[in-house]
Amino acid sequence: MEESIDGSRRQSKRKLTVCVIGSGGVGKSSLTLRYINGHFPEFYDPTIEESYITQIEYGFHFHEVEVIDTAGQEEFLLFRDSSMAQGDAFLLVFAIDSVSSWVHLKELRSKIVREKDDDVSIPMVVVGNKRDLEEDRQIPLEDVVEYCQRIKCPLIETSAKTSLNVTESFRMLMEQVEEHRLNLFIESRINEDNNEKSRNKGACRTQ
Ligand SMILES: Nc1nc2c(ncn2[C@@H]2O[C@H](COP(=O)(O)OP(=O)(O)O)[C@@H](O)[C@H]2O)c(=O)[nH]1
Ligand SMILES: [Mg+2]
Repeated sequence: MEESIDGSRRQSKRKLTVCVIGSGGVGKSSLTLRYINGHFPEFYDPTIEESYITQIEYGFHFHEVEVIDTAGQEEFLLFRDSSMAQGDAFLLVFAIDSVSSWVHLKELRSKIVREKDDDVSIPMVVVGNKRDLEEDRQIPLEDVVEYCQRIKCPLIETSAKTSLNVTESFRMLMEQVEEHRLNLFIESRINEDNNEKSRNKGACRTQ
């Protein structure tokens, strides 16, 4: 995550890449397009991976966010060659009417954590899409809640079709991003302090 200064607004602007991932057909493109331009697309080619640049104001900062709407090519690529490798933060999407998409989401999450040096704190939000199809629900909400509590990841149910919670899902992800940054900052300060202490100790010994 780079940081640059937006002189005109005298506020720092942070760069961030968000990957929208999940099985084909869960609504990744629909959610992304609903968020980016406010429309629910009638048809979106499932094989197209597209990225969009948008600006999100969160926590006193403007974030220049690249949203990558993935299209499943990741499955066939080495992680480092896939767009997931570029992701600073992830929307993990499944559809509440699809068991296979739920199973796949858990596999994807494990893969990301593994590939990102076992970093379990990497910013993620689990998104249960197609909430408008409640009568076709296949994944009990309790199962999803239990999983999300276990991996300490926030959960939100959305509908790209009705627009339910779409903006909220991105806002929740930004919250995770900020928390992650803060934790890294605190960690680096603690390390600096410890280094300083051990340097001082060393200095004392030689005197
Ligand atoms: N009912 C309903 N259908 C949706 C929703 N989101 C996407 N769809 C439909 O699900 C299909 C796959 O959507 P798409 O965004 O292309 O999925 P992707 O392959 O994950 O990018 C399309 O027919 C969409 O219209 C939703 O929230 N509710
Ligand atoms: Mg798509």
